[in-house]
Amino acid sequence: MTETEREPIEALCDQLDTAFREDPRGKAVASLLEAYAREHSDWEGFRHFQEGAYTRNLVRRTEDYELLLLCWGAGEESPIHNHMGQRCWMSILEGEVEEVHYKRQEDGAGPLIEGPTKRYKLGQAAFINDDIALHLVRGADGLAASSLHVYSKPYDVCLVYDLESGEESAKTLSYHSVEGVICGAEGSV
Ligand code: 2CO
Ligand code: FE2
Repeated sequence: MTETEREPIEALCDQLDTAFREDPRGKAVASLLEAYAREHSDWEGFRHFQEGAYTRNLVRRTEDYELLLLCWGAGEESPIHNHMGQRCWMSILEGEVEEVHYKRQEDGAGPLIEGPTKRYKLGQAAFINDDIALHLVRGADGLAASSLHVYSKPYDVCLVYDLESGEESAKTLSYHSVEGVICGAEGSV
């Protein structure tokens, strides 16, 4: 296959490889995700919805990052969670996505403090890390949506938080599909 025949999502992976090699903080990542989301639709090969929980579909995983397609069915949302000290970028592929920020109380105990709710449209990119906030993500207005996520570096466990008590617990993350093939996992945090 020549370079011009490569699928755009494979080209995006190549660009991400280069971006993290040149800058481990990933300063080019948001604009790469935005450009891909606006211009291409070959991500549909990684798009899988399931009843009852959003799905995490792995496109590519390296030592530096993982690229996932997340599918938010109508009414589905993530728990409130952190990102284990890693960087997280998201761009919107279809529908609109809503993100609610939360902070812990200063002493870490008691109810979480709700921050702003943000809304992202097709092609827009968002960034979060643990210094910015914890968050909850869902399709906006209770409707379905799909989004493309980069985590750097990859991680397999995150912390989830109870809104009322502020208590945290570890949650193992799993993939619903890997490189387009369903792997039968539950697929959500
Ligand atoms: N971080 C969540 C996950 O990987 C999705 S919310 O966007 O960061 O399942
Ligand atoms: Fe997240």
